[in-house]
Amino acid sequence: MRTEQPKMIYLKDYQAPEYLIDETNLTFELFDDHSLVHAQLLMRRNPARGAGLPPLVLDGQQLELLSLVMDDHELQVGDYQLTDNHLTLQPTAASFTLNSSVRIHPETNTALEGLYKSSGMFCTQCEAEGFRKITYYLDRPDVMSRFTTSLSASKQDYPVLLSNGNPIASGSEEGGRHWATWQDPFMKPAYLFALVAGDLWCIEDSFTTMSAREVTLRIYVEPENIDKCQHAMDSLKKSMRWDEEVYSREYDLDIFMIVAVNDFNMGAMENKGLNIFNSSCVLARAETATDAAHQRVEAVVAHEYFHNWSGNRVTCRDWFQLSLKEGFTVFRDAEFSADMNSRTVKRIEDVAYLRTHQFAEDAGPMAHAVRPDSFMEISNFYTLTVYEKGSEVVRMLQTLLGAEGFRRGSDLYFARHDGQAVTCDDFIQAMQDAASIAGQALDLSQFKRWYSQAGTPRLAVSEAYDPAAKTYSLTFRQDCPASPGQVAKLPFVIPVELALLDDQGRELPLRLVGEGAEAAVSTRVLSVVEAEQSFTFVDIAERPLPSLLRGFSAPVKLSFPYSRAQLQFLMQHDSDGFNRWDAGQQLAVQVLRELIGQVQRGEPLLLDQRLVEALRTVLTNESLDPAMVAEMLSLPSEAYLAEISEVADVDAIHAAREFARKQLSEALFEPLWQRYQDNRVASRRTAYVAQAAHFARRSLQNIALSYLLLSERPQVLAACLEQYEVADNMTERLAALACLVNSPFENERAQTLADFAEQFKANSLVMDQWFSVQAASGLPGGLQRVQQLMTHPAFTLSNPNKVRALIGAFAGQNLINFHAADGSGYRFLAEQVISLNASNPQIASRQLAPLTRWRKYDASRQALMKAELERILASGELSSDVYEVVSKSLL
Ligand code: B3K
Ligand code: ZN
Repeated sequence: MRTEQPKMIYLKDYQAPEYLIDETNLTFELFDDHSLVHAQLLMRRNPARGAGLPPLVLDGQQLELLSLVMDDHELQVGDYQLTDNHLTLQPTAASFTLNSSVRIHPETNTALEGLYKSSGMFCTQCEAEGFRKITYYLDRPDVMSRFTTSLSASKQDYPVLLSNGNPIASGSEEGGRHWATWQDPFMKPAYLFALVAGDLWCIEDSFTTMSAREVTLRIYVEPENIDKCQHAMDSLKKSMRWDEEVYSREYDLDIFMIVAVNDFNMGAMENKGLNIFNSSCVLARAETATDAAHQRVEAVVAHEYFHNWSGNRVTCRDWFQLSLKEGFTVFRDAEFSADMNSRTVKRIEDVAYLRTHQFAEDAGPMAHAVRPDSFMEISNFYTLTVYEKGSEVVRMLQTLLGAEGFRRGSDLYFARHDGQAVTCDDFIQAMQDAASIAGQALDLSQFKRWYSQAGTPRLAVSEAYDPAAKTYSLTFRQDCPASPGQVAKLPFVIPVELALLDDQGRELPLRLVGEGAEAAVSTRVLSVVEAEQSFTFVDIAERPLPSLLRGFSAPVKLSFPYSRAQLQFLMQHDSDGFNRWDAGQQLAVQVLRELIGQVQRGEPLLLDQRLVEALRTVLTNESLDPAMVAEMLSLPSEAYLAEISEVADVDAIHAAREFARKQLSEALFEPLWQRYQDNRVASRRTAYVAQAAHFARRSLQNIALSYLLLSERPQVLAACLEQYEVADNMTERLAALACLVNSPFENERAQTLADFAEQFKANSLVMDQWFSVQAASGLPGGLQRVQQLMTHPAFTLSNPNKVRALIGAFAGQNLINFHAADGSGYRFLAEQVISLNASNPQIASRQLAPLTRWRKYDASRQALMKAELERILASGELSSDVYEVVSKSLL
């Protein structure tokens, strides 16, 4: 909790550290009612900061200082200054050893940052600034040190003692205690430190690296979860192989460990050699985890593993550079997932997510650049912009440089900066230099605007065809809306991958004016670098239909005046799978917007039959990947429709979308039923496999079921109940439950919910699903349901997964109930934020996001939302996390 007004920190004020810490020797004595931390720091003046010995300012929060010894001199009160955040003292030599002892209280640490306890075990979370809650230190990523860590605890309660690196010694002490010492040979910043002590079991495997070194792999979990680790282990081995094959990156320690903990503020953490994971991102087996959960485990295991190079071996100079490791690592894990599963489906999911959530962030009061230039609380900047948009920026680099050029760039980046703490500029420079070494002149200075300018660029495209000259021109106009602190924006470099299709859907050879015939290819990338820029293609015998921004080659809002017939054509004929899906989405958006208008004007609702027919064609196309069929059948979400509205009318959006779904379920009942049954039969015949083809089949089956049940026909209800009861996996079971929860069949709904809770009450992660499904239901009475569920014995505000499952799902996915016109949803969220602010500021601040979007709604809702933000602001002592978000969103 803060005691002074949080200050804004600026990138422009960055200075290298005054002192360095060459070695860090830590000793932890863990007890049930307190812990002791002894730190021996071998320090010296940073030569890069010149001569002289300025005061040494160490970070430290919530520490009880017990002793402080500089070299052999025990410091007395008066030899140093202590504030809530710092310990300041005066070195007398350029090199010295500082020994400190502090007492801390992990057992009462509910913020889950620093050293804390989760389900009885000790664990840590230090990124970004949690290490300062463990000991006095230079807690900044450009101070890298060699860590040796000893820990001691009761042998019976904490038989497993882990830290970073390799185990080098262990033994017993009197009083039933034992100890272990770990040494990490790699220099690292304190944010990568980790420690675990608990009663854990592990599964063990091994991996032989490309240079034939044997690495021991272990996944530690609570004993009852030992049967749910194999999928994570398989994912880890695939990730290790992939990073060798695709980036030539080899693992560097003798052991790699993952530990699953139940109380964790995010997904996982890449601590060197000792990744600590939210159990939701480790545990997966057919009976208890959905396909989506299996894919998430695979992706998060890969993401954290990939950080060993993009993050740990090469780390960030300061936290403004966060996307250097996060954007790049998200890009790496997305490519890994694309290689392991369906590339097109992965891209569709990522783009739908980006457009719905990152675009909304980019248009809201917390909008910031991929490399922000100021912050109050760095925890607030682990955002969709830094992660997902950051990944898109790296993807654009790959598109512009080509796969080989990009690989040369990443090789140079890793080689040049191994062991260093660097910046986004260093990354770009390596890409540029690698191109130049390969003889390719490349200037990425304009491209760098993607790192410094916030907001989502708009790209309006128009066409002109000249039949006499056989030329076809495309004109691109880009602009970017103002964002907080940035009024005028300069043009971005926007790579537009495109093709031109003839009336059969064939790709035409593309040759720009002035290019030779040998240059012609059928798909190419144009770089749009001006505010307005035209490109003219020659030898175009008939007016073509452009397929633009293929694969979503840039994170922009593209508009082109497609007719509905043209979108229907692209849905069927575009050879780019992503654009086929996108054409379907654009068609659905046009049709839904028309319905939204009808709702608003009180007119009878009429669904454009072209959408029905387009989806019928998709549904009956047996040669399409079933996962693509499922994606194309999914109408744009309410959240996306809200994001693209000038003023989001949640009632009209909900009514229009539900009307369309119901109409589709009636009109397409036969083909839906057919495909449902075919897939269900296949499911029944095959045991669960966590593989793309099986994910695909189940996703089509489940979306078909959700449409079919809207028809309220008894045969569908029976099928749904049967699927719920006999399914051998959570994907089918949960999908059936979700259909029932959103259906008018009250008895079946209640019975199934009760049955599910009874069956899975002992499995906390499964209960999270049970909470979520109910919290997200758009049926009336949503808030009362959520309030009722908060009193359920399986719910607790102290577990972040529970908060996300219930409160997060309600405020983020249940627009119609959250935005109830009386403001009850807003009031409820504000109350939860106020209570979480005191216990877990990071979670409080995250949950707040929906309220910050108040400018999107009508005047009456705006007033209600603002009133709640003001209530939070006035509620007492706010954490810097909550204060920053609330105060910025009221500006
Ligand atoms: N690097 C961590 C995120 C830490 C968040 C701290 N508030 C997980 C990840 O991105 O891999
Ligand atoms: Zn990461």
